Amino acid sequence: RHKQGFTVFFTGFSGSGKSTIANALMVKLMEMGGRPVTLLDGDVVRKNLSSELGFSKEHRDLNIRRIGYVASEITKNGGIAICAPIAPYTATRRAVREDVEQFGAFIEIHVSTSIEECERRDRKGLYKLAREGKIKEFTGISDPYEVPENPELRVETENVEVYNCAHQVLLKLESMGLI
Ligand code: GGZ
Repeated sequence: RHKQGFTVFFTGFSGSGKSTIANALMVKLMEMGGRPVTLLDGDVVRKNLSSELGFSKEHRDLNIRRIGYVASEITKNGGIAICAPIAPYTATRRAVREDVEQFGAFIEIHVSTSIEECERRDRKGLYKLAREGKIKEFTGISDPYEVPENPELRVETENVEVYNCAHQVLLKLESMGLI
């Protein structure tokens, strides 16, 4: 039972809460045991796997396809991959879905925190720099984000706690028979 691997793929703006929810989810899935859990967080992947890439559409797509390849290998081998990049383009997210679905389930989760709220929080000060033009092609400010139309789940972080968001994901995985 529950042998099939799967990939949980978060998408949303910088500062939307993807990493925090992904981390909470990882902890819960690890506690449950059974399958190895691998977190492919946006900024960690950029540092280790995509350090030569910038933020043009071509480079973002390349970055996301790499994440998708690693996630599909993990899924193939019966593990759980949790990905948390911005992944702003619908077609690229679909391509990753196709890569993963050869081997197991793909659960797309839109972390739907609005750009206004992300900018208001500005946890890393990046929005300020983007407004000043010191960071170019910044998603939501000077670069596009295509909102997912049919994600498996949409989570809202403005009035909901992180653990509640992670719990919503767990319930979704349960309802899909994955855990
Ligand atoms: C968006 C940028 C940019 C630009 C640097 N646009 O909050 P963070 O800081 O830690 O996460 C963001 C990260 C985005 O990398 P991803 O690999 O997730 O993006 S993509 O999926 O589009 O490939 C942000 C930081 O890098 N960052 N410049 N111009 N975010």
